[in-house]
Amino acid sequence: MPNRLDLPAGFRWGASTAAYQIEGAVGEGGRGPSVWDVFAARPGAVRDGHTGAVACDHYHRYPEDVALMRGLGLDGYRFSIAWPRIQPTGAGPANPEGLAFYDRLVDELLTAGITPLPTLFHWDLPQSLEETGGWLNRDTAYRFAEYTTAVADRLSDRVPAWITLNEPFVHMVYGYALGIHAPGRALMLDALPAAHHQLLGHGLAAAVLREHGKEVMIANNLTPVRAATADPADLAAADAYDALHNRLFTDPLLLGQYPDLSAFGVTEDLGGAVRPGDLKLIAGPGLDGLGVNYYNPTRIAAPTDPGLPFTEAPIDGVPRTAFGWPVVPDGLRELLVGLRDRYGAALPPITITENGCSYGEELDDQERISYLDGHLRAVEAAVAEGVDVRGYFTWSLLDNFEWAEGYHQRFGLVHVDFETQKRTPKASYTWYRDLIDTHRTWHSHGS
Ligand code: GBH
Repeated sequence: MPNRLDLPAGFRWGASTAAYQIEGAVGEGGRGPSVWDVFAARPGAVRDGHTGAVACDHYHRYPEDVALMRGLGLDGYRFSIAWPRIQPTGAGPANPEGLAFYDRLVDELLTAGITPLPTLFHWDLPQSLEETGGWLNRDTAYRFAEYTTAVADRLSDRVPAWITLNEPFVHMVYGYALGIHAPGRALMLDALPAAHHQLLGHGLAAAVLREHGKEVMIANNLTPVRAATADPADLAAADAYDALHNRLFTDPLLLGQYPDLSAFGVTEDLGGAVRPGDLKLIAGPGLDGLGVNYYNPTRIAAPTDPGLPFTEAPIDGVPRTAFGWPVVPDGLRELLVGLRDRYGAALPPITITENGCSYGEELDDQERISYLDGHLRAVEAAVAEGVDVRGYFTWSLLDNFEWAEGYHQRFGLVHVDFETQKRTPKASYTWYRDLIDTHRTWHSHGS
């Protein structure tokens, strides 16, 4: 039995997934191709040539998956909506079959007593929009707002809060700067307009959601940045990295301005992408909640070659997940307290929208339990220090298609056999269920 966590009564427990990682059925229901279908088909792009064509077949098996969520006792479920199911070519009238799928999913969730928390964009851009420049093209932000209107018109009567974008940093860096994710472009710093246009898309979509009377969130992957040593060169490098990874995606939303990126030789208008009025649109009247995806901290040293103003340094002496990522639970407390200290009254309530780890195929996943327990203790510590954290959504409900790693990294509380599609709850599933139950029971006794 897990020990009780000292978290508020209304604290929301959830799990997260994303469309391309679980749905499969890529040619069904009138769905158009996304950049991930095209990228995954490129030889060498994804480990062992895996693709999301079938994934967890969630498109057909969603009732079984919602039953698994109900078994956990989740308050909320974070999933993403596949834009190419709604607009197969990224423009034009909504595809009724696409809307109908999410309509069924939302109803299934509500019947199970679970609040849907959809993400509008989790990296699966309609391929047609990539052909006109993807997020490097300012027009994509306006297309995103149109798509948001179609989805909100249909679902907002049953969906109270929405996440616009998932991890615009990762999408820009992996997708446009390094080319290790779709759309596979390796533009280095010339990828920066993709950051601005995603944020502009956020602002335009947020306005649509507010017209529908809905709460607006974003899910940013944030990392506490530690300098490798106290040497001024390492400190300056860490500050530059923090500006690029964290502040570039939170300052415009919460402070209405971009951070200083002069260490990268980048001008305030991000290479000409920022137009007058954009920052007002991006900040809008403010976020109703900040989604934080946390996996690990980052250690940064002075650059070893002249291309970039930093270099990544290893974090030694800590355990690692199967992915090789360092396990540092206190980094989450450090991150949350750091956000409160930086943004103060401008910081909206926080929800942890992703946190989890990849391990092997074992069903008795004690390492995952220990990872999750450690990170929840870190949330508890941050709350004790006065940070307003309202909920925790673990990544992920199911083992799924882990992007460039294909099916080789397993993040699920539920094991998926990708041959048979059989779902088997792991020990962490039972542990999480009991943790949620303990939390509820404690508070229902009026303490
Ligand atoms: C998220 O991205 C995604 O939203 C989700 O779709 C994905 O499945 C999930 O996480 C798991 O990957 O080399 O130690 O510095 C996470 C983005 C980028 C977080 C790389 C950790 C650095 C690891 N990640 N990052 S390290």
